[in-house]
Amino acid sequence: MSKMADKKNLLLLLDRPTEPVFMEKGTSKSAVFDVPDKFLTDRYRPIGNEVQSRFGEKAEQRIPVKDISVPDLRIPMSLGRREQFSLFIPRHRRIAGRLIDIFLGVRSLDDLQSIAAYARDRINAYLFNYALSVALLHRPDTKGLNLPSFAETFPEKYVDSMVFTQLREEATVVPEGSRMPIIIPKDYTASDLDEEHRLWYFREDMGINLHHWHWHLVYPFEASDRSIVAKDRRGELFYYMHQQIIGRYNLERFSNNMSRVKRLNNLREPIGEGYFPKMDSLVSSRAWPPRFANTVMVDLDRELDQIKMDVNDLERWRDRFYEAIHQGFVVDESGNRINLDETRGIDILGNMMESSILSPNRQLYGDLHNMGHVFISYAHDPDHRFLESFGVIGDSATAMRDPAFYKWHAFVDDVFQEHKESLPPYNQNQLNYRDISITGVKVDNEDRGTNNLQTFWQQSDIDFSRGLDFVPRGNVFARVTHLQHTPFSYTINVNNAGGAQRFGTVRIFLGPKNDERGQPMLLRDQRLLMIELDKFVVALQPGQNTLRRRSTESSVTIPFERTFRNLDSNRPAAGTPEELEFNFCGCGWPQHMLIPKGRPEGLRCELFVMISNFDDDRVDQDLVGTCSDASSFCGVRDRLYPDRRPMGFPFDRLPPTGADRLSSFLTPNMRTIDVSITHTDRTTVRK
Ligand code: CUO
Repeated sequence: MSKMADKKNLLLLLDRPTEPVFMEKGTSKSAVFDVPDKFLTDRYRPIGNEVQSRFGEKAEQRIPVKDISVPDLRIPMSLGRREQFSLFIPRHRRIAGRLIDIFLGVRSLDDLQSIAAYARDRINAYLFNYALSVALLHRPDTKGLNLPSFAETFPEKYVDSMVFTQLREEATVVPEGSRMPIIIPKDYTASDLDEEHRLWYFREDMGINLHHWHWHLVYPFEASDRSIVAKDRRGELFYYMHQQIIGRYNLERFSNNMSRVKRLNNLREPIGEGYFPKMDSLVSSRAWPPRFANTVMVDLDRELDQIKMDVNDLERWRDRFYEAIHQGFVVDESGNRINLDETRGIDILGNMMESSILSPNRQLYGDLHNMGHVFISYAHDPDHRFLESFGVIGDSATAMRDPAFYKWHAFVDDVFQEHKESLPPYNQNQLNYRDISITGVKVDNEDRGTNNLQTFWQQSDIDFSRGLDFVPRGNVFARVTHLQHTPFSYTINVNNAGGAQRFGTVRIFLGPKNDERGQPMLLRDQRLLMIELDKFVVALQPGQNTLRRRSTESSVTIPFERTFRNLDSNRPAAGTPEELEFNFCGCGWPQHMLIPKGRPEGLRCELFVMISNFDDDRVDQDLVGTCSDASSFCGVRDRLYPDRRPMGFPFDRLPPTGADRLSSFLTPNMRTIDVSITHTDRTTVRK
């Protein structure tokens, strides 16, 4: 058996998580793992021969699993097999860290396969998937692997639970090949009586939620191998990626005639927005609990999760953040001061806020961001008297469905902005690029001409068979409705008045023209709503240059196929350059959500283009063969963040004195144009 084949078999262990290891895995070709009898759980060991041969005989491939002495799994097994699992809960996080260590510590792939096959049916299904995924992403010998989409493995976290009985019926009654996709209703979580429900297409978008889950998979916050956590500028990226989410969310709110989201800074105040997820966990067979409108966060005392914590703790941590920011330094565990300076400050604050093992002082600054998720997610059962688990905001795969997520992260961002506002505004030297001027910008979309972007609805089919334990196998599809836009391209005219070729970084942002009252905005407020659309490096010849760039090339997005990638179809041959391209890139904002929805009559926006001096941007490293097409939000695996400027530059700081409006901020290497985003209420079906 070739080495590559071994590696890929590891992925099959992620399939159909609720079925035992000896049952058929895979979609296009059925495979079973031949495990030593002692690997079987107590229920199946007595009938080991029978079950193994029953499923083995039918399978097209039998994967031998080596008998080895298995490691001590007591800690990973201390979380119940069918309980919910959350990275935000400290106990779960520690347990996951232990299992990641085990999977990373195994020397050979054969041994990893044995340990994973042994662990699979004994430990929590979500925990197993998370820890094995992190290990596969970070082990040098498994790097080329494409993890199956999390939505295929755990579809329950992404769609209305009603769809599953219909999928089961379709799979049972109709042979593969003639099956029809099951249509998931467009908006099923609330009615129009709930104003927040206007944003269902953003909060409940599968691609957005997959991106968010994936981001936290790429950036785990706990493992004893520090290098897995200590990635370049990860604290800053935590700040920036989530800041951009809030900016994007607010643009969607403007699209729906709503005002900006209100931050949750008074932790005693009722949370006005309720949320009823209408989802069930297929693993625990329990419904995700709802949160009623006007629920109040209260002290937690949940023995099961080993959480005993007061709202007061959160408030104390919050106050210490502000104190540190206003004093300009944090205090580490040995009592040393670390300055929150221009270069490192935001990264340190990000690590403290998240908080990862990189936090300089978890004792003093606590676990503010994660515990905020936990407090909100348990507000319906703070002392576990009803034996309920956490709400959707407690799980990074589902958190973005809940309106409270945005209130919490608007607060988190507000803390970061307090620091950013303490830094000196950029000076002309940093903003300008001598000899370089932008003389024209336009945006052409394929349908409706110039400077007018267009959105509509689209239906796409997702294969859910990998996560469903139905007996008749084969593909079963669910048809989801999501926002889509007409592809467009930018044309940028640049004059290089210097005598030689120059390099620059093109930075494209989109922001609203007016605020929620229809009034022009101050740049100090507008800058927080400037969403990054793209960033790329260009060579500029002396004289006039015309730059063209397509919307699909964006540095924040990944293509639709990669968001919903199906491992078996369209996969280029192993070892080809195309396969490198296809390489695992599940992290990235979904291309179909690149621009906000807009309004039927058009949402007026400003498109901002800047070309910065590449001498101040460049990071010397080799990006060949890396997955870097969503680097703005996800970084580049095993590499430095590919832009030396602070993330969000030039809008991450207050504008200089005198630049109250965007128009007075501009230097010759910047330019803005007015664009309008028009939404049409029509639905197309993806081919
Ligand atoms: Cu991504 Cu709060 O960090 O969810």
